[in-house]
Amino acid sequence: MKLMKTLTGMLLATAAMAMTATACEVTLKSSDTHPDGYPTVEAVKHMGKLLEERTNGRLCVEVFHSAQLGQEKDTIEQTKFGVIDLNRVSMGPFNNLVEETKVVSLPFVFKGVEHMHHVMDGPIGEEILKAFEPHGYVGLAFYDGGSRSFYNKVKPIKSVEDMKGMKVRVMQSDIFVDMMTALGANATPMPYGEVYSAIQTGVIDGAENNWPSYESSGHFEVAGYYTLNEHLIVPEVLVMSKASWDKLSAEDQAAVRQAAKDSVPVMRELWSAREKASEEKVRAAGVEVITDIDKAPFMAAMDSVYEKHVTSDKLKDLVARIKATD
Ligand code: GTR
Repeated sequence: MKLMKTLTGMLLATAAMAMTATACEVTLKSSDTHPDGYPTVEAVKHMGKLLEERTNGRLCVEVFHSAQLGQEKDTIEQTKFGVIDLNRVSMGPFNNLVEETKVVSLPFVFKGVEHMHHVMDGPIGEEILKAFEPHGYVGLAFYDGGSRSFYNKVKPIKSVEDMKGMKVRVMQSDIFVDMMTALGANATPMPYGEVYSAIQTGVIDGAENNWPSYESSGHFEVAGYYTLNEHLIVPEVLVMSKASWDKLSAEDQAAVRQAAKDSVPVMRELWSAREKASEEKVRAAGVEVITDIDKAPFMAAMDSVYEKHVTSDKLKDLVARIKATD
């Protein structure tokens, strides 16, 4: 009887241990400005699943979507201090912190999305990922952000002349402010989460973004003219706080890196499907899409932006190598 009790006790203890082994030991907090279901959110969730499986539950990821942890610029700061472990953001808000991110935020620097993939999947991408480290972040992977175009609530923009005097929201980076100024518009840098009401109340006339963001943010409801001028192709980045990273074993660091890399193809598939779905949704809602647009004058106006921002040898070299990549 005594032996039975001891055996039962041992079995129960083993079962309890097995249960704790599958529960998450460390849950990494991840931030995203986009709503649940958005490709970036789903990609980081996928990464989390891979990580949990591969580390037998030692590491898990919880994605706080819909800017629950704050707007991008603030979350970038919190990530530096390890308050947030992982962060999926555009490279734009990193421009004033990590110099190398500027080159991929320059208007018309990429010939198209395929060119951007070739650059970011190659040695230049690797170099940019490494550039985050001295600033307190570990660059893990790049995600797609499509191409960004202008939208507004006043009139269909068909030429650079139509940009004159327009009040346009941009991401918080000097490059985008100068880009708008070069086009004759008035740039208003502001957090993404404030754009909808700013357009609605007339503080600004419009903004610029890709199809999925234009759709999921609801901006199409208040700014119904979308001009397909595709001035920016800014990749998105998934970073980890260096402070959080340093707490992990070398084995777990490698697992994080691999899971992040493995989430990229999943992200790209989700992205291209969402681009189409978002475009269809806003067109069906009655948005006027201006496709007949000559991009050349928009490109020509960008010389001053390159002159002002591509000043160091490092950036000049990166831009030249991007242009030389097929
Ligand atoms: C989106 C991007 C976000 C955010 C937003 C913005 O396309 O995915 O990370 O940067 O644009 O315009 O602020």
